[in-house]
Amino acid sequence: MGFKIVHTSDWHLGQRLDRLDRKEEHQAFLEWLLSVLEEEKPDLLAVCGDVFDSANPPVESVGMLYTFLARASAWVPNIVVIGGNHDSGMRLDVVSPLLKGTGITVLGACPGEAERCVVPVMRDGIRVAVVAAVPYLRPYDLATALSGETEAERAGRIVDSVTARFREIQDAADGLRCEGEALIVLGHLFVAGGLATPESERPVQVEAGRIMGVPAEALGNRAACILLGHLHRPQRVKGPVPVLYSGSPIPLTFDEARYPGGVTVVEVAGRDQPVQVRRLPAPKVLELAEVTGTLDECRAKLTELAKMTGTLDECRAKLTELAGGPPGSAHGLSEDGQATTGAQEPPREAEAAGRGCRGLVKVTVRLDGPVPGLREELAALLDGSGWVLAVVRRESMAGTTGETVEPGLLDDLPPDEVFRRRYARLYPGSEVPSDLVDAFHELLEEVWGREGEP
Ligand SMILES: [Mn+2]
Repeated sequence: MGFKIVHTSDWHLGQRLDRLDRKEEHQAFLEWLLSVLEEEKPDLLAVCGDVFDSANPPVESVGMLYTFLARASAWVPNIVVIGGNHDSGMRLDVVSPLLKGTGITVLGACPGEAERCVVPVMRDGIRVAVVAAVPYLRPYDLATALSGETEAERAGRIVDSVTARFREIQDAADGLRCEGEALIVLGHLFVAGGLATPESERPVQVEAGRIMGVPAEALGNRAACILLGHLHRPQRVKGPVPVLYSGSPIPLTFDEARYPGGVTVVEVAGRDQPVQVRRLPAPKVLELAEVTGTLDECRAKLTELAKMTGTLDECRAKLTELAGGPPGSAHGLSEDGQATTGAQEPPREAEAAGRGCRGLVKVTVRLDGPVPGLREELAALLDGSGWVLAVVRRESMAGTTGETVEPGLLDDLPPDEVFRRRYARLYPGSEVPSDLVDAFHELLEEVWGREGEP
C-alpha cells in the first residue's frame, strides 16, 4: 500500500551562534513544517535525531518540541522521533509513557529489546507499513575499548555491532509486517559514501565519541528506504536501498549556509517498490552574511550592509559582493542541485514589502594589533538595520606563524613572558604596548590575589 513520509532531522533546538540564540528561526521552521504537514497530509513524520542541540536543552526548547508534537498530531497520524548524538536519549525517553496511544513515538536511547524499536504506521486503524527506529548508538555502548586493541580493530567491532543492532531490529519488524507492508528504517549515524571506489572508501573511525563512516551495506537491504539524521547537508548516499539524509532545516554554522535547509517528502508505493523523493526548501527567516577584510574594510562593508535595501535577490547579490567570494560561495545563496527539486523557496514578507533582508553577520577581521571594544564598535554599525552581529573572528595580518612554545616549556616561563610571546605570535614585528603590559600585570595581581598565591 502506498504511503507518504515527511523526513526531517537535526533541528538542534536551543542552538546558539556565539551569543545569539536561533529561537526565531526555529520557531519559523516549526510553523512552516506544520503548514507542510497540513498540506501534504503524510502518514508518517520521521524526526531522525538531534532534536535538541544539547543533552540538557533550555526549558523553552523543550516546550517548543512538545507544543509542536501536539499540534502536528492534528495533521499526521504517526510521528516517530529518535534521539541523536546531541540529545540525551534518557531525557527524551522520560515522556514515552505519556505518549502511549497518541500516535507519537519518542525513542531517545536504543532499548535492549529490539521489539521496542518497531513502530507500526497506521491509517484509519489499518497498518500500512512498519518502522524500524534506531536511535543514535553510542560507541561506548557498542564496543568498549580493549587494551592493546588498535583503532581499526575497535572500529571493526563497532561496525559489527551496528550491523547486528540494525539487523536485530529489522528482524523484529519483519516478525510483525505482513505481505505488502513496506519497512522503513530510521537512524542517526554517519554512513560512508561512495562505496564503488576503494580510494574513496574511508575506514570507520571513532572521532570524539562518534562513529564515522559505517558502510551503507551494514544497514541491510530489506527496507524501502533508510531515512537518516546526523549529516547536516541533505543528500542521498549510495547503498543497496535508498539512503537519505534530510539535512538540517536551518544552517547551524555560517559554513552550512551554503546548502539549502528543508525537509524531504518520500513517497513509498509499496513493499519492494521504488520510492519517490521530493525536497521542500524551508523559508529562510534570516540570512547569514559574512564580511571579511581589514578593520577599515569591515567597517565600510558593515555600514553598507546596514543601509542595504531592495528585493531579496538584490540583497543576496549584494551580500555575495560584500563577502568578496564567487557568487553564492559565502552565504548559502547557491542552490544545491541534488537537494532542490520541486518547489522554489517561498516568497517572504520582507521581499514583498521591498524592505530588503535581515539576518546574522559573521565578521572576520584582519588586525595588526589589538583593538579594544572591537565587537561593540562593529555591532553599533548595524544598529537598527535588522542585521545583528553574531560572530567576530580576529585574524592576524601575518597569520599565526610565529614562535611556538613546547608544551612542557610553558610551565617554566613567567606569565608575562608567555603574554609577550603570544602577542608576538599574533602581531609579528610589533612590541607589546606598555599600557597593555600594565593592564596584564594588573589582571595578574588580581588573579593571584584571589587564589592566595605568590
Ligand atoms: Mn546534528
